[in-house]
Amino acid sequence: MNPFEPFLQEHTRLTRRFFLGAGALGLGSFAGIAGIGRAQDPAAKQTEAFEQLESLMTLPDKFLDVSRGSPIPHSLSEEKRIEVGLTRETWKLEIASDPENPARIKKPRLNADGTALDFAELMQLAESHAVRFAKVMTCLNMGCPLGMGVWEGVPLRELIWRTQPIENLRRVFYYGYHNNEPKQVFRSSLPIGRVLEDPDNLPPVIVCYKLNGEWLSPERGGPVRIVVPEAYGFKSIKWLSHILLTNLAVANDTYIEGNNDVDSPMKTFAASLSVPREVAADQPIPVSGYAQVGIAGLSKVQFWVCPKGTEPRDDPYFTSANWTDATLLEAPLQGAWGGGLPDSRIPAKTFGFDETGRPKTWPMRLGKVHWATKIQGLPAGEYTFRSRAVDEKGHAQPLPRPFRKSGHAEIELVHFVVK
Ligand SMILES: Nc1nc2c(c(=O)[nH]1)N[C@H]1C(S)=C(S)[C@@H](COP(=O)(O)O)O[C@H]1N2
Ligand SMILES: [Mo]
Repeated sequence: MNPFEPFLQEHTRLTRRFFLGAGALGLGSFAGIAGIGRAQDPAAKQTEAFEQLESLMTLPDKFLDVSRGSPIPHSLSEEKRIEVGLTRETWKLEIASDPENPARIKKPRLNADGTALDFAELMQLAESHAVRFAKVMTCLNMGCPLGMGVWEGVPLRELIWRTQPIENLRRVFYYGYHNNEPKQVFRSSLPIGRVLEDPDNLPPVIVCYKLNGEWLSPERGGPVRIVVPEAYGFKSIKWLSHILLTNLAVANDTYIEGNNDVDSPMKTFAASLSVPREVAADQPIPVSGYAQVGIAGLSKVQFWVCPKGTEPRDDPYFTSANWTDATLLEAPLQGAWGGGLPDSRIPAKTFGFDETGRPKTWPMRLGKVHWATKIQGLPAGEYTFRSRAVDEKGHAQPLPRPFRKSGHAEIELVHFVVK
Protein backbone atom coordinates (compact mmCIF):
# COMPACT_ATOMS: atom_id res chain seq x y z
CA MET A 1 0.00 0.00 0.00
CA ASN A 2 1.13 3.51 -0.73
CA PRO A 3 2.43 4.78 2.64
CA PHE A 4 0.68 8.09 2.06
CA GLU A 5 -2.71 6.45 1.49
CA PRO A 6 -4.23 7.45 4.84
CA PHE A 7 -3.23 11.03 4.25
CA LEU A 8 -4.52 10.95 0.71
CA GLN A 9 -7.87 9.57 1.82
CA GLU A 10 -8.18 12.20 4.48
CA HIS A 11 -7.07 14.80 2.03
CA THR A 12 -9.68 13.67 -0.48
CA ARG A 13 -12.41 13.89 2.13
CA LEU A 14 -11.34 17.30 3.30
CA THR A 15 -10.82 18.71 -0.13
CA ARG A 16 -13.90 17.24 -1.76
CA ARG A 17 -15.40 20.68 -2.12
CA PHE A 18 -12.23 21.82 -3.79
CA PHE A 19 -12.15 18.84 -6.14
CA LEU A 20 -15.75 19.44 -7.13
CA GLY A 21 -15.20 23.16 -7.54
CA ALA A 22 -11.91 24.05 -9.08
CA GLY A 23 -10.79 20.43 -9.23
CA ALA A 24 -7.29 21.41 -10.18
CA LEU A 25 -5.52 18.67 -8.22
CA GLY A 26 -5.05 15.07 -9.23
CA LEU A 27 -4.59 12.71 -6.30
CA GLY A 28 -1.37 11.34 -7.69
CA SER A 29 0.03 14.80 -7.30
CA PHE A 30 0.66 14.31 -3.61
CA ALA A 31 2.33 10.95 -3.69
CA GLY A 32 5.71 12.60 -3.87
CA ILE A 33 5.42 14.82 -0.84
CA ALA A 34 8.00 13.72 1.66
CA GLY A 35 7.20 13.07 5.26
CA ILE A 36 3.43 12.96 5.03
CA GLY A 37 2.17 11.18 8.13
CA ARG A 38 -1.26 10.35 9.47
CA ALA A 39 -1.63 13.60 11.37
CA GLN A 40 -5.06 15.13 10.81
CA ASP A 41 -4.14 18.68 11.53
CA PRO A 42 -1.48 19.03 8.82
CA ALA A 43 -3.99 17.60 6.36
CA ALA A 44 -6.46 20.30 7.31
CA LYS A 45 -3.76 22.91 6.91
CA GLN A 46 -2.79 21.43 3.58
CA THR A 47 -6.42 21.75 2.54
CA GLU A 48 -6.38 25.36 3.52
CA ALA A 49 -3.32 25.89 1.38
CA PHE A 50 -4.93 24.18 -1.62
CA GLU A 51 -8.11 26.15 -1.24
CA GLN A 52 -6.05 29.25 -1.87
CA LEU A 53 -5.19 27.92 -5.31
CA GLU A 54 -7.23 29.40 -8.11
CA SER A 55 -8.29 27.34 -11.10
CA LEU A 56 -5.58 27.39 -13.73
CA MET A 57 -7.61 29.35 -16.27
CA THR A 58 -8.79 32.85 -15.44
CA LEU A 59 -12.30 34.21 -16.01
CA PRO A 60 -12.00 36.79 -18.82
CA ASP A 61 -13.28 39.58 -16.57
CA LYS A 62 -10.87 38.63 -13.79
CA PHE A 63 -7.72 39.36 -15.81
CA LEU A 64 -5.70 42.25 -14.47
CA ASP A 65 -5.78 45.20 -16.80
CA VAL A 66 -2.87 47.47 -17.66
CA SER A 67 -4.31 49.22 -20.72
CA ARG A 68 -3.30 52.71 -21.69
CA GLY A 69 -5.39 55.47 -23.18
CA SER A 70 -7.38 58.46 -22.08
CA PRO A 71 -10.12 57.49 -22.10
CA ILE A 72 -9.14 53.79 -22.12
CA PRO A 73 -10.82 52.43 -25.27
CA HIS A 74 -12.74 49.77 -23.34
CA SER A 75 -14.40 52.41 -21.22
CA LEU A 76 -16.08 54.07 -24.21
CA SER A 77 -19.87 53.92 -24.44
CA GLU A 78 -21.44 51.31 -26.68
CA GLU A 79 -22.54 54.13 -29.01
CA LYS A 80 -19.00 55.43 -29.30
CA ARG A 81 -17.60 51.94 -29.80
CA ILE A 82 -20.01 51.41 -32.69
CA GLU A 83 -18.92 54.74 -34.17
CA VAL A 84 -15.16 54.04 -33.98
CA GLY A 85 -15.26 50.42 -35.12
CA LEU A 86 -14.86 48.68 -31.79
CA THR A 87 -17.77 46.28 -32.23
CA ARG A 88 -17.88 43.13 -34.34
CA GLU A 89 -20.39 44.78 -36.66
CA THR A 90 -18.32 47.91 -37.28
CA TRP A 91 -14.73 46.65 -36.91
CA LYS A 92 -12.33 47.33 -39.79
CA LEU A 93 -8.69 46.34 -40.13
CA GLU A 94 -6.35 48.17 -42.47
CA ILE A 95 -3.35 46.22 -43.82
CA ALA A 96 -1.06 48.56 -45.72
CA SER A 97 2.53 49.13 -46.74
CA ASP A 98 4.51 51.39 -44.39
CA PRO A 99 4.85 54.70 -46.31
CA GLU A 100 8.23 55.42 -44.67
CA ASN A 101 9.82 52.03 -45.43
CA PRO A 102 7.57 50.52 -48.05
CA ALA A 103 7.16 46.82 -48.55
CA ARG A 104 5.93 45.90 -52.01
CA ILE A 105 2.44 44.41 -51.78
CA LYS A 106 -0.11 43.97 -54.56
CA LYS A 107 -3.36 44.25 -52.67
CA PRO A 108 -3.32 46.51 -49.65
CA ARG A 109 -6.55 46.52 -47.63
CA LEU A 110 -7.40 50.15 -47.05
CA ASN A 111 -10.12 52.12 -45.30
CA ALA A 112 -9.91 54.80 -47.97
CA ASP A 113 -11.02 52.57 -50.87
CA GLY A 114 -13.34 50.35 -48.85
CA THR A 115 -11.09 47.28 -49.04
CA ALA A 116 -10.24 47.07 -45.33
CA LEU A 117 -10.92 43.68 -43.76
CA ASP A 118 -14.11 43.31 -41.69
CA PHE A 119 -15.25 40.85 -39.07
CA ALA A 120 -17.30 38.77 -41.52
CA GLU A 121 -14.19 38.14 -43.60
CA LEU A 122 -12.21 37.28 -40.47
CA MET A 123 -14.90 34.72 -39.57
CA GLN A 124 -14.75 33.33 -43.09
CA LEU A 125 -11.01 32.84 -42.68
CA ALA A 126 -11.66 31.34 -39.23
CA GLU A 127 -13.74 28.56 -40.77
CA SER A 128 -10.67 26.96 -42.27
CA HIS A 129 -7.81 28.50 -40.29
CA ALA A 130 -8.93 29.08 -36.67
CA VAL A 131 -6.42 28.03 -34.02
CA ARG A 132 -6.65 27.90 -30.24
CA PHE A 133 -3.89 27.75 -27.67
CA ALA A 134 -3.49 28.21 -23.93
CA LYS A 135 -1.33 31.10 -22.83
CA VAL A 136 -0.67 33.13 -19.77
CA MET A 137 -0.81 36.91 -20.37
CA THR A 138 1.97 38.61 -18.45
CA CYS A 139 3.11 42.20 -18.32
CA LEU A 140 6.88 42.44 -18.64
CA ASN A 141 6.84 45.01 -15.85
CA MET A 142 4.75 43.13 -13.31
CA GLY A 143 5.63 40.37 -10.86
CA CYS A 144 2.63 38.13 -11.51
CA PRO A 145 0.66 36.98 -14.54
CA LEU A 146 -2.46 38.97 -15.52
CA GLY A 147 -4.41 35.81 -16.31
CA MET A 148 -4.35 32.61 -18.32
CA GLY A 149 -6.78 31.51 -20.98
CA VAL A 150 -7.43 29.72 -24.25
CA TRP A 151 -7.08 32.28 -27.03
CA GLU A 152 -8.68 31.71 -30.43
CA GLY A 153 -7.90 33.46 -33.67
CA VAL A 154 -6.74 33.32 -37.27
CA PRO A 155 -2.98 33.18 -37.89
CA LEU A 156 -1.80 36.68 -38.77
CA ARG A 157 0.01 35.28 -41.82
CA GLU A 158 -3.31 34.30 -43.43
CA LEU A 159 -4.29 37.97 -43.46
CA ILE A 160 -0.90 39.08 -44.71
CA TRP A 161 -0.92 36.58 -47.60
CA ARG A 162 -4.20 38.14 -48.74
CA THR A 163 -2.33 41.38 -49.49
CA GLN A 164 -0.07 39.50 -51.93
CA PRO A 165 3.30 40.71 -50.69
CA ILE A 166 6.14 40.58 -53.24
CA GLU A 167 9.33 41.92 -51.67
CA ASN A 168 10.97 44.31 -49.20
CA LEU A 169 9.03 42.88 -46.31
CA ARG A 170 11.15 42.52 -43.17
CA ARG A 171 8.83 43.40 -40.31
CA VAL A 172 5.21 43.83 -39.40
CA PHE A 173 4.04 46.51 -37.05
CA TYR A 174 0.57 46.99 -35.72
CA TYR A 175 -1.50 49.12 -33.42
CA GLY A 176 -5.02 49.54 -32.15
CA TYR A 177 -7.62 52.22 -31.68
CA HIS A 178 -6.44 54.98 -29.38
CA ASN A 179 -8.91 57.82 -29.61
CA ASN A 180 -7.48 58.85 -33.00
CA GLU A 181 -4.67 60.64 -31.20
CA PRO A 182 -1.22 59.85 -32.59
CA LYS A 183 0.33 60.53 -29.16
CA GLN A 184 -1.79 57.78 -27.61
CA VAL A 185 -1.02 55.08 -30.14
CA PHE A 186 0.34 51.88 -28.58
CA ARG A 187 2.33 50.04 -31.23
CA SER A 188 4.14 46.74 -31.38
CA SER A 189 6.15 44.87 -34.00
CA LEU A 190 7.47 41.47 -35.06
CA PRO A 191 9.98 40.17 -37.61
CA ILE A 192 8.12 38.84 -40.67
CA GLY A 193 9.84 35.48 -40.15
CA ARG A 194 8.08 34.95 -36.82
CA VAL A 195 4.74 35.69 -38.43
CA LEU A 196 5.15 33.45 -41.48
CA GLU A 197 6.64 30.48 -39.62
CA ASP A 198 6.33 29.12 -36.09
CA PRO A 199 9.73 28.27 -34.65
CA ASP A 200 10.37 25.77 -31.89
CA ASN A 201 6.90 24.19 -32.02
CA LEU A 202 5.16 27.39 -30.93
CA PRO A 203 1.58 28.22 -31.90
CA PRO A 204 1.16 30.93 -34.54
CA VAL A 205 0.79 34.65 -33.89
CA ILE A 206 -2.96 35.18 -34.12
CA VAL A 207 -5.54 37.83 -34.87
CA CYS A 208 -7.67 36.89 -31.87
CA TYR A 209 -11.44 37.23 -31.38
CA LYS A 210 -12.24 34.76 -28.56
CA LEU A 211 -10.97 34.06 -25.04
CA ASN A 212 -12.11 30.94 -23.18
CA GLY A 213 -14.83 30.36 -25.75
CA GLU A 214 -16.38 33.83 -25.45
CA TRP A 215 -16.14 36.76 -27.84
CA LEU A 216 -13.28 38.98 -26.75
CA SER A 217 -14.68 41.64 -24.41
CA PRO A 218 -13.79 45.32 -24.75
CA GLU A 219 -11.62 44.97 -21.61
CA ARG A 220 -9.58 42.16 -23.18
CA GLY A 221 -9.11 44.14 -26.40
CA GLY A 222 -12.25 43.17 -28.32
CA PRO A 223 -13.52 42.85 -30.85
CA VAL A 224 -10.06 41.85 -32.13
CA ARG A 225 -6.53 41.84 -30.72
CA ILE A 226 -3.20 40.31 -31.61
CA VAL A 227 -1.90 37.51 -29.39
CA VAL A 228 1.78 36.53 -29.64
CA PRO A 229 2.15 33.17 -27.86
CA GLU A 230 5.68 33.44 -26.48
CA ALA A 231 5.82 37.19 -25.91
CA TYR A 232 5.05 39.46 -23.00
CA GLY A 233 1.70 41.29 -23.07
CA PHE A 234 2.88 44.43 -24.85
CA LYS A 235 3.19 42.49 -28.13
CA SER A 236 -0.48 41.49 -27.90
CA ILE A 237 -2.07 44.71 -29.10
CA LYS A 238 -5.70 45.29 -28.15
CA TRP A 239 -8.49 46.94 -30.23
CA LEU A 240 -6.46 46.10 -33.34
CA SER A 241 -7.09 48.51 -36.22
CA HIS A 242 -3.90 48.78 -38.32
CA ILE A 243 -1.21 46.46 -39.62
CA LEU A 244 1.73 47.92 -41.53
CA LEU A 245 4.08 45.84 -43.64
CA THR A 246 7.49 47.40 -43.61
CA ASN A 247 11.02 47.10 -44.86
CA LEU A 248 12.24 48.57 -41.56
CA ALA A 249 14.68 46.10 -40.03
CA VAL A 250 14.40 47.03 -36.36
CA ALA A 251 11.77 46.97 -33.65
CA ASN A 252 9.70 50.13 -33.24
CA ASP A 253 7.47 49.11 -30.34
CA THR A 254 6.04 51.85 -28.15
CA TYR A 255 7.28 49.76 -25.21
CA ILE A 256 10.90 50.55 -26.14
CA GLU A 257 10.31 53.93 -24.47
CA GLY A 258 10.16 52.37 -21.01
CA ASN A 259 13.71 51.01 -21.39
CA ASN A 260 12.16 47.60 -21.94
CA ASP A 261 13.88 44.71 -23.71
CA VAL A 262 11.23 44.25 -26.40
CA ASP A 263 12.78 41.11 -27.88
CA SER A 264 12.55 39.11 -24.67
CA PRO A 265 10.30 36.04 -24.67
CA MET A 266 8.49 35.05 -21.47
CA LYS A 267 10.60 33.82 -18.60
CA THR A 268 10.00 30.93 -16.25
CA PHE A 269 9.57 31.79 -12.57
CA ALA A 270 7.91 30.49 -9.40
CA ALA A 271 6.06 32.28 -6.62
CA SER A 272 4.06 31.28 -3.57
CA LEU A 273 0.32 31.82 -3.18
CA SER A 274 -0.02 30.69 0.40
CA VAL A 275 2.61 30.73 3.12
CA PRO A 276 1.26 30.86 6.71
CA ARG A 277 2.67 34.00 8.39
CA GLU A 278 2.60 32.57 11.90
CA VAL A 279 2.95 28.89 12.74
CA ALA A 280 3.47 26.68 15.79
CA ALA A 281 6.92 25.24 16.50
CA ASP A 282 7.74 21.72 15.30
CA GLN A 283 4.65 21.47 13.09
CA PRO A 284 4.91 20.82 9.35
CA ILE A 285 4.02 23.95 7.39
CA PRO A 286 1.94 23.60 4.20
CA VAL A 287 2.85 25.95 1.40
CA SER A 288 1.55 26.24 -2.14
CA GLY A 289 2.13 28.44 -5.15
CA TYR A 290 2.35 28.65 -8.90
CA ALA A 291 4.97 28.92 -11.59
CA GLN A 292 4.81 30.70 -14.91
CA VAL A 293 6.30 28.44 -17.56
CA GLY A 294 8.16 30.56 -20.06
CA ILE A 295 9.89 29.75 -23.29
CA ALA A 296 12.51 27.68 -21.40
CA GLY A 297 9.97 25.26 -19.91
CA LEU A 298 9.94 24.11 -16.30
CA SER A 299 11.58 21.04 -14.79
CA LYS A 300 10.96 21.76 -11.12
CA VAL A 301 10.08 24.23 -8.42
CA GLN A 302 12.25 24.37 -5.32
CA PHE A 303 12.03 26.12 -1.98
CA TRP A 304 14.44 27.20 0.70
CA VAL A 305 13.84 28.36 4.24
CA CYS A 306 16.49 30.13 6.28
CA PRO A 307 16.48 31.97 9.60
CA LYS A 308 15.83 35.63 8.77
CA GLY A 309 18.97 37.55 7.82
CA THR A 310 21.26 34.52 7.40
CA GLU A 311 21.44 34.58 3.58
CA PRO A 312 24.90 33.94 2.13
CA ARG A 313 26.76 37.03 0.95
CA ASP A 314 28.26 37.27 -2.54
CA ASP A 315 25.69 34.80 -3.91
CA PRO A 316 22.88 37.06 -5.15
CA TYR A 317 20.86 34.18 -6.64
CA PHE A 318 21.43 31.88 -3.63
CA THR A 319 22.79 29.16 -5.90
CA SER A 320 24.68 27.58 -3.00
CA ALA A 321 21.65 27.47 -0.69
CA ASN A 322 20.00 24.27 0.44
CA TRP A 323 17.06 24.16 -2.01
CA THR A 324 14.50 21.37 -1.73
CA ASP A 325 12.13 20.18 -4.49
CA ALA A 326 8.44 21.01 -4.13
CA THR A 327 5.73 18.88 -5.77
CA LEU A 328 4.34 20.05 -9.08
CA LEU A 329 0.62 19.41 -9.32
CA GLU A 330 -0.73 17.54 -12.30
CA ALA A 331 -2.77 19.10 -15.05
CA PRO A 332 -6.44 19.65 -14.22
CA LEU A 333 -8.71 16.88 -15.47
CA GLN A 334 -10.89 17.68 -18.45
CA GLY A 335 -13.93 19.49 -17.04
CA ALA A 336 -11.94 21.21 -14.29
CA TRP A 337 -10.02 23.94 -16.08
CA GLY A 338 -12.13 26.87 -14.92
CA GLY A 339 -11.84 30.27 -16.56
CA GLY A 340 -15.44 30.20 -17.76
CA LEU A 341 -14.60 27.70 -20.50
CA PRO A 342 -17.83 25.92 -21.56
CA ASP A 343 -18.21 22.98 -19.11
CA SER A 344 -14.75 23.92 -17.85
CA ARG A 345 -13.35 21.90 -20.75
CA ILE A 346 -10.47 22.56 -23.12
CA PRO A 347 -12.13 22.85 -26.54
CA ALA A 348 -11.39 20.29 -29.26
CA LYS A 349 -8.35 20.97 -31.42
CA THR A 350 -6.56 23.21 -28.99
CA PHE A 351 -2.83 23.46 -29.74
CA GLY A 352 -0.78 21.30 -27.36
CA PHE A 353 -3.72 19.18 -26.09
CA ASP A 354 -4.82 15.70 -27.19
CA GLU A 355 -8.40 14.79 -28.23
CA THR A 356 -9.37 14.15 -24.61
CA GLY A 357 -8.31 17.63 -23.49
CA ARG A 358 -5.12 16.46 -21.80
CA PRO A 359 -1.96 18.52 -22.32
CA LYS A 360 0.56 16.65 -24.47
CA THR A 361 3.36 17.81 -22.18
CA TRP A 362 3.23 18.96 -18.58
CA PRO A 363 4.08 21.50 -17.32
CA MET A 364 3.05 23.27 -20.52
CA ARG A 365 5.22 26.01 -21.90
CA LEU A 366 3.54 29.45 -21.92
CA GLY A 367 1.18 28.31 -19.17
CA LYS A 368 0.94 28.14 -15.44
CA VAL A 369 1.31 25.24 -13.04
CA HIS A 370 0.61 24.90 -9.33
CA TRP A 371 2.97 23.43 -6.75
CA ALA A 372 2.67 22.45 -3.11
CA THR A 373 4.95 21.27 -0.36
CA LYS A 374 5.38 20.95 3.38
CA ILE A 375 8.19 22.58 5.28
CA GLN A 376 9.52 20.39 8.10
CA GLY A 377 8.64 21.59 11.60
CA LEU A 378 10.96 24.39 12.80
CA PRO A 379 12.02 25.74 16.18
CA ALA A 380 10.65 29.13 17.26
CA GLY A 381 12.15 32.08 15.40
CA GLU A 382 11.84 34.34 12.39
CA TYR A 383 12.33 32.79 8.94
CA THR A 384 12.45 33.67 5.28
CA PHE A 385 10.82 31.44 2.66
CA ARG A 386 11.86 31.51 -0.99
CA SER A 387 10.80 29.55 -4.05
CA ARG A 388 12.44 29.32 -7.43
CA ALA A 389 11.86 27.62 -10.77
CA VAL A 390 14.41 25.47 -12.60
CA ASP A 391 13.93 25.39 -16.36
CA GLU A 392 14.23 22.42 -18.72
CA LYS A 393 17.91 23.13 -19.32
CA GLY A 394 18.63 23.22 -15.60
CA HIS A 395 18.93 27.01 -15.23
CA ALA A 396 17.68 28.11 -11.84
CA GLN A 397 15.72 31.35 -11.60
CA PRO A 398 16.54 34.18 -12.26
CA LEU A 399 19.09 32.73 -14.71
CA PRO A 400 19.70 32.50 -17.59
CA ARG A 401 18.21 36.00 -18.10
CA PRO A 402 18.27 37.87 -14.79
CA PHE A 403 17.76 41.44 -16.03
CA ARG A 404 14.60 43.12 -14.86
CA LYS A 405 13.81 44.94 -18.09
CA SER A 406 13.55 41.66 -19.98
CA GLY A 407 10.78 40.46 -17.64
CA HIS A 408 10.24 39.56 -14.01
CA ALA A 409 12.25 36.60 -12.72
CA GLU A 410 13.46 37.82 -9.34
CA ILE A 411 13.41 35.22 -6.56
CA GLU A 412 10.54 36.04 -4.18
CA LEU A 413 10.86 36.18 -0.42
CA VAL A 414 8.22 35.75 2.28
CA HIS A 415 8.86 36.23 5.99
CA PHE A 416 7.12 34.10 8.61
CA VAL A 417 7.32 33.55 12.32
CA VAL A 418 7.41 30.26 14.23
CA LYS A 419 6.12 30.54 17.80
N1 LIG B 1 -3.99 48.87 -27.72
C1 LIG B 1 -3.34 48.49 -26.62
N2 LIG B 1 -2.96 47.22 -26.51
C2 LIG B 1 -2.31 46.78 -25.41
C3 LIG B 1 -1.99 47.68 -24.37
C4 LIG B 1 -2.41 49.03 -24.51
O1 LIG B 1 -2.20 49.85 -23.62
N3 LIG B 1 -3.09 49.38 -25.64
N4 LIG B 1 -1.27 47.23 -23.27
C5 LIG B 1 -0.43 46.07 -23.52
C6 LIG B 1 0.21 45.53 -22.34
S1 LIG B 1 1.53 46.43 -21.75
C7 LIG B 1 -0.17 44.34 -21.78
S2 LIG B 1 0.71 43.68 -20.51
C8 LIG B 1 -1.35 43.59 -22.29
C9 LIG B 1 -2.33 43.23 -21.20
O2 LIG B 1 -3.39 42.46 -21.68
P1 LIG B 1 -4.71 42.28 -20.87
O3 LIG B 1 -5.25 43.65 -20.50
O4 LIG B 1 -5.67 41.50 -21.71
O5 LIG B 1 -4.39 41.54 -19.58
O6 LIG B 1 -2.05 44.30 -23.29
C10 LIG B 1 -1.18 44.96 -24.22
N5 LIG B 1 -1.96 45.47 -25.32
MO1 LIG C 1 2.49 45.29 -20.07
